[in-house]
Amino acid sequence: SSSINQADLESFSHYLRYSDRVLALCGAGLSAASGLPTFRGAGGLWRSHDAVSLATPEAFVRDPGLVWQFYSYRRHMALQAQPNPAHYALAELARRKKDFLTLSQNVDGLSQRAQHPSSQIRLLHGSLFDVKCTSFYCNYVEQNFTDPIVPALTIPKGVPQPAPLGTAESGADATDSLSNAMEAATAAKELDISDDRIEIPELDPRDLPQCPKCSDGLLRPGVVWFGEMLPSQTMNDINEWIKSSEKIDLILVIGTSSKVYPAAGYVDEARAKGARVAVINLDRADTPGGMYGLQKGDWFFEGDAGVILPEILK
Ligand code: BJW
Repeated sequence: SSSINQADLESFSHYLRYSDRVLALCGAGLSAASGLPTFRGAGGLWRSHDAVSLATPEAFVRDPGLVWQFYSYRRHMALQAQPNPAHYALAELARRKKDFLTLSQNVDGLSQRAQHPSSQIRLLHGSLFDVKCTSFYCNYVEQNFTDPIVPALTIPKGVPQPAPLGTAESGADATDSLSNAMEAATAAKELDISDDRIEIPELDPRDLPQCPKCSDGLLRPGVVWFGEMLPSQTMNDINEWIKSSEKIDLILVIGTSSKVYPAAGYVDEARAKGARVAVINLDRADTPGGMYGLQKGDWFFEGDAGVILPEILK
């Protein structure tokens, strides 16, 4: 549960109302209330398999079957999940503010499904539902929502599912379905596909998704792994937006541990243009630049983004 400091709420609301140029940097905590586990911290997805054993190009070359099973599970979870009130609140803010841009590190597609205007969102780390060819000579990319993407990638039995959030927008039930989803997230954290107790079969690479264009390449998830460049068009768009004015009024930092670059660096870029920073996070230690990263004039709203964002963005 989250209790918002009234004075903070008032000063923030006032400042937001008069802010023209606003950025939002989002991370996995935005989707936590939808029942999707985060990466780091207690119960994060990377508890038993660490990040570099799954989210790097080297890991894919070494064991494409293992990496595909991880992403097949994540695709399945994301498709089962529903956007939560935080996704809707952010989408609504985007519609209200013309000079507003969301920089999302999330690959789950939930903001898009909450009707966030697509011209006002940039996906820093790609999407689980873009699939692309790994062959150096091939440029094949497709959008693919098939679950499982190939029969060999069917989710093993015993793996928990996110609870559907139901009609989160519809008043009375919202708090209930939200707490159900939070419970499901906790359950999912107790046992996920990266858990040692789940047996991960070895797969024949021939049973993994194949490129239909060049027919000699494996397909891979269209996400950005460690050591890879972020999509250059996306980076250019963001730099253009930042450069297009002398100042930025505000950056919202929502549900991210702010440990991954270049994403986390946008907070400093915004500050350099005068932006005040509002952090929304369950954990006060996870502020940009660490616990002491908060400066005078910043806000820290502690708690579940699914509860806090609808409240502070009203
Ligand atoms: C809640 C909540 C609730 C929970 N409500 N809150 C500078 C210094 C050092 C290293 C580097 C550097 N610049 C670049 C690097 C290398 C590297 C990097 O950053 N390493 C760091 C670990 C130091 N970066 C890269 O490699 C990037 N590429 C690049 O820089 O290219 C140029 C280059 C190439 C080669 C060498 C050098 C430079 C690419 C980074 C790609 C990251 N990709 C991933 C995987 C995507 C695919 C997938 O989904 O599997 O993206 S990593 C993973 O972390 C994922 C996330 O988007 C990203 C960020 O995580 P996020 O979203 O913050 O989640 P968590 O779990 O960390 O945090 C959740 C937060 O929510 C917590 O704070 C909770 O408290 C909170 N929370 N419930 C509110 N209900």
